[in-house]
Amino acid sequence: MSKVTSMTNAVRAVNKRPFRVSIEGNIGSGKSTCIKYFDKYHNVEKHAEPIQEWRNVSGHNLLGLLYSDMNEWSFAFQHYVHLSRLKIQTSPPSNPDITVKMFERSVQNSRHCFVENAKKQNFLQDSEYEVLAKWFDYTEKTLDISLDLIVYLRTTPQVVWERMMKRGRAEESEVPLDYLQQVHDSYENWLNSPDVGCEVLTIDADRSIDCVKDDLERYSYKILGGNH
Ligand code: DGT
Repeated sequence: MSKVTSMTNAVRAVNKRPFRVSIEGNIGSGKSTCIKYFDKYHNVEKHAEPIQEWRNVSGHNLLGLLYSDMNEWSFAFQHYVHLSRLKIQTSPPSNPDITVKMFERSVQNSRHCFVENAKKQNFLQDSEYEVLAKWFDYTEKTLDISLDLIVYLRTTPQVVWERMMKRGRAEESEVPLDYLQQVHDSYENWLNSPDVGCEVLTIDADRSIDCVKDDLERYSYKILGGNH
């Protein structure tokens, strides 16, 4: 067991919080389907990405605004994503039987994947990047946002771009392949970094959903942290 994993387990034991699993992957990689697969376990609390919330922030469609102008809206969008992910990640379990909490993307994803990419592409001013980085640092220092496992649905940008176009979500209709390549590269940099902080289980999600489900079944003991 690595030093990081054993430290995370120690924190979890003290706080008696559920095992935390983040399902990660590019747009269209199949995260929602993956989370639904665990519906059959009553000890698993599942949180899909709060897209509807991002579409209606007191009447403002932040997701739509983001894709209409990344330079103008990345700061507001990442700020709100941080808040909504933080609420999900740190909320107490809904009932005492919950031993696993599973969510679609994480506060860490927002900071290390999307915010890093936005900085690289100049969607964020240096000052905006620093504000977001400081929010994350403060959050990490003062709250337990640690993850126990990341399930990475790894895909090829071309494959997920075709899926995204087929799905036809209005806000994403103009998203170019190049953006999915950027998000992919950012995921790879983050999840291959020695500082990722927890174990990463990588699943090849270019394959059919049935193949992915077979892997989820095969690895379910690990994905649920032994809480079967
Ligand atoms: P799936 O099931 O893997 O196809 O994923 P979905 O459809 O449930 O969710 P996904 O990955 O398409 O995310 C919803 C939208 O939100 C998508 O257009 C990407 C965007 N998004 C999510 N988090 C962030 C973020 O932190 N920054 C930026 N710029 N976009 C984000």
